[in-house]
Amino acid sequence: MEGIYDNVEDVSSVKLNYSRNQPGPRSTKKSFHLGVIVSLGLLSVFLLAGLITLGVHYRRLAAGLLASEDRVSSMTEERDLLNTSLTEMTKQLDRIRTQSTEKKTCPEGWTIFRFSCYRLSELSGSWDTDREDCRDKAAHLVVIESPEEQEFLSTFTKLPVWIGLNDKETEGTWKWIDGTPLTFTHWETNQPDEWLPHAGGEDCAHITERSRQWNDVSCKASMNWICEETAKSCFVC
Ligand code: MBG
Ligand code: CA
Repeated sequence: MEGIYDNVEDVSSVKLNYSRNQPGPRSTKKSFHLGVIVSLGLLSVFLLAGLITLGVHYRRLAAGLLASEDRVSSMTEERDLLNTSLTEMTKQLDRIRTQSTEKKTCPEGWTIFRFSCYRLSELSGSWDTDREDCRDKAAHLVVIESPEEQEFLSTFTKLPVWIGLNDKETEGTWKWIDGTPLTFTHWETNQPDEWLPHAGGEDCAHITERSRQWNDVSCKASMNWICEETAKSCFVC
């Protein structure tokens, strides 16, 4: 009898051993779930990393876009400014073209040269008297701005004549009566010299008869003078 049941114990121990060493269907399911969870976790990490990278890229792109928008708007402003000044300059050019092609005219008794009219006085007088005479005629004592104008005046008369230049305000600072800058000069050698300063000096300029160049003399001296005024434009002269 004992011998019969000896084997029974052995069989149950074999069964137990089997269930301890071999994975059953439950543990396989668990491993599968763990794998899925780990995979999902990894996927989430990758997705998060992707999202962060995208965000960084987007921020950079947006900053770049803003900067280029700023540049475009400042360039647009610059372009508009340039356009405005171009329009203005074109208008000015048109005005100059019209002026240079327009015919000019002077009142009777006046001589035209370029854009001005000139008239030699019949009388002679002091610089101040003569200045007033030109003013009365809505003109001014002649202002010489170029060698060409000087050349024209040299042939205009052989008489000594007053010109609209003086240094009454500040000795040695010569000024044209209409404020024209003194860019062109035509002084005789060693002139102006403010000769005899104790006798009032020499504060007014004239064109001499001897050289047709400029000299300073006392404003009280008496001589002829030349008035100048702007020539009028005319379409049918
Ligand atoms: C005269 C000038 C006079 C003064 C003088 C000096 C011979 O010309 O007319 O203004 O400068 O020279 O000697
Ligand atoms: Ca002099």
